[in-house]
Amino acid sequence: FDLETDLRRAIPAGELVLHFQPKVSLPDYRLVGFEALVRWLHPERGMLPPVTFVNLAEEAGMIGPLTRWVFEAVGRHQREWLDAGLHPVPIAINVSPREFLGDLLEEHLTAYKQFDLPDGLMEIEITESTMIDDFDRVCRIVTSLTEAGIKVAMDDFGTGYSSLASLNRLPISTLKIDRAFTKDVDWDRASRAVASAIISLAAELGLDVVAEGVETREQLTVLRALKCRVVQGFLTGRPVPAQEAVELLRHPA
Ligand code: G
Ligand code: G
Ligand code: MN
Ligand code: NA
Repeated sequence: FDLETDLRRAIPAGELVLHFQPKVSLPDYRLVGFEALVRWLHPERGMLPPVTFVNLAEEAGMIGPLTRWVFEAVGRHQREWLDAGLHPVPIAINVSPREFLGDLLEEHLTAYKQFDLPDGLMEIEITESTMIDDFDRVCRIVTSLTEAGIKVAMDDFGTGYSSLASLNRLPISTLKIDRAFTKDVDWDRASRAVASAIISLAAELGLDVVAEGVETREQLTVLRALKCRVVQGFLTGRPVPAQEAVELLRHPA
């Protein structure tokens, strides 16, 4: 079989789906947002995770249509939930460096805007590697997104390239503490020190902070003690399909 050929067919064939992972506040476990995570429901190979096809899509020149589909799907879901009388929470979309810096971001946003949603229901997650080449350009894009009511989060924070000086100049709204630090935060002093430093830094810079990959009560307890206000991870919610995400909106814990 040829995954690339299949992928070209997949989007028009409606084989992509979004799953939504809850972000919850501490200490009250309120649902404060979702992260959209794309999956490919392949007719023969079953549910494929993004690691198996997002890079492939980039190499095959298919990332544009894929990202467009994600923006449109997020808009469609939000519109549906709003029309159902629910109070939607922001949904964060992962955008690769190439897509963020490329020419298509405006068009992707247009695909979202057709649903005419109130400000504040979409966020974008970028990684530190987005900033490697042209920091000023990244700044301009983040600024224009922020002005358009779209928050930008720095994903996997702490693992990649980013100087504290540049962070200070970038009008992002959120730091997401990488899972690598959350993993051992309850027993490893170095991991705890990094998590603690990121939480303090965020507070000083007026940024929100989300700890990713929280899997255990012990990790949660430590993060709460460090004054982390939002967590995301298998403990507080796995990525779920839209029908289950709706239930979470309907009955916020
Ligand atoms: O859901 P999972 O753990 O398999 O996701 C793995 C990676 O795929 C994560 O790093 C996530 O950021 C990325 N990813 C998920 N959805 C999208 C998407 O819609 N676009 C891009 N570019 N990356 C995505
Ligand atoms: O790179 P990014 O942060 O976008 O990756 C998000 C991915 O992390 C999602 O695909 C999701 O499935 C995965 N993930 C979310 N929560 C947890 C967790 O608690 N443990 C682990 N191992 N993975 C998680
Ligand atoms: Mn992410
Ligand atoms: Na991340």
